[in-house]
Amino acid sequence: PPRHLHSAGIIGAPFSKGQVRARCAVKDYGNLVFEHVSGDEPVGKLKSVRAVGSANQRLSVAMREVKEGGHTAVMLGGDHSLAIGSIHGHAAALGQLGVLWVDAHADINTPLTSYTGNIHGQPLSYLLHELQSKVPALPNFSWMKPCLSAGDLVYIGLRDVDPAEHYILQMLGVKMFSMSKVDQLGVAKVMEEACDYLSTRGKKPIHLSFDIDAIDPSITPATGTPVTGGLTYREGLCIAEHLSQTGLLSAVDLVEVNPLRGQTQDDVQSTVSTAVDLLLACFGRQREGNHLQDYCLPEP
Ligand code: HAR
Ligand code: MN
Ligand code: MN
Repeated sequence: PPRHLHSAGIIGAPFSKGQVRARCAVKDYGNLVFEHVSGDEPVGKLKSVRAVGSANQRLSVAMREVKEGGHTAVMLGGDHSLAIGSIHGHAAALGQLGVLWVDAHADINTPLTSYTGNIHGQPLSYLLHELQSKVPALPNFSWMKPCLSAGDLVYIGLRDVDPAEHYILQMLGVKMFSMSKVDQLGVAKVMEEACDYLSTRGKKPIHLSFDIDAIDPSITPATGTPVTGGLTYREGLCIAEHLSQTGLLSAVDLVEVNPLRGQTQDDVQSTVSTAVDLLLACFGRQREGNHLQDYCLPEP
């Protein structure tokens, strides 16, 4: 790809005095800087274990800081292995969480069941109490302890689940709304049931971990492992709008957006603008429109 695609220069500009509307206050914590980890040889099949371990340790500290600052946190990935640090840090600040995992994939392989050795297919096995005995000690992961219970996890959008993952989901009785369930029930009913399920064990803060590959690759093609038959743009927005309305949404991961995987500029544009629209909906933008509480019609 052309050189400009290899190196992004991001300037966050949370300034809004060129207009008068109050906005959601945005505090930009900047990009994390991850140092190069040398000698990161595969551990069995597992790739880049030490780099992933230390990156997530950083992210966990940062996430904890954002939550202790009282913000609704947004983590822009990067790949889905980052959910390890994101959820860990969120739980470190607030205690028990409900997690809504929106993804084509279950990301619950253990290091020993993974076919690919890619840790982005494994974060939930590291995070779940119930799988602690199935995950070996790994270099640069000693900082983390499992912090999530299987009963506090709900999936939406699954359509590419490995056999071992399917076994684990069944064994733990994890609540899931695969794409077939979305087809059967419709996304509105799915969200109602998902939120009911998460709130039966108490109104915990909700962590949304949104993998952009949950959306159909005709809309969000710029991602590493696209799977056909995904959520529509409207179904994605419906999920985000519904969560926003619960008042419990405490942190959002938006991961697996990868501009290098787009075939055309339009592919990249459509993927990125969908991601932006999902985030705006998480922060209260409604398709029916919005107005401020003290809005006053001008008198003639
Ligand atoms: N299940 C496969 C693995 O473990 C594929 C994971 C796909 N990657 C993701 N995760 N984008 O959501 O490698
Ligand atoms: Mn994922
Ligand atoms: Mn995925």
